[in-house]
Amino acid sequence: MIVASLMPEVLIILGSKSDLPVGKRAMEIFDAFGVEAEMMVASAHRTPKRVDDIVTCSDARVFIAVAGLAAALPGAVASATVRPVIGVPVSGKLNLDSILSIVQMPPGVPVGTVGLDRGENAALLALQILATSDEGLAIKLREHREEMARNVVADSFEVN
Ligand code: RP5
Repeated sequence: MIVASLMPEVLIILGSKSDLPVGKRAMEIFDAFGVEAEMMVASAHRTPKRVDDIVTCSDARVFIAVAGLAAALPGAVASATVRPVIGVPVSGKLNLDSILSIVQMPPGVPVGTVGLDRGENAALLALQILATSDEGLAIKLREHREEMARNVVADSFEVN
């Protein structure tokens, strides 16, 4: 059974409920930018058909797939769509397991990969993709960069 809500611009698929803290880091960014996103749980190994059904039924413009261990989920999502897929490796006992599982996609089916647990970067990259056809969003992203720069300069005053 697929229970999807409205028509989110970005669909975040978690390989497990245990990946929720990483998914929340992405959702916080989408909320801050006022972009509709939705999270669902589906596993490439435990529920492969559900993954395929979710992706093929979704109108999302960008997918984010969050998974740990032998993290096949981003690749499975990418196999079902030609829309951009961003993979987020989740930390665990090894860390390299999920990173390599997501980075080392075979030729022809790319997944854009962000750093370990970097849900916020996945969201920002998704926003940058959406901003290629949304100047209002591009302006917000530039303002966000300027705010980060101001914070770095402010930090400089605090370290002495
Ligand atoms: C992966 O296995 C999930 O993405 C999660 O990161 C990891 C552990 O899953 P659980 O055992 O917590 O469900 O498939």
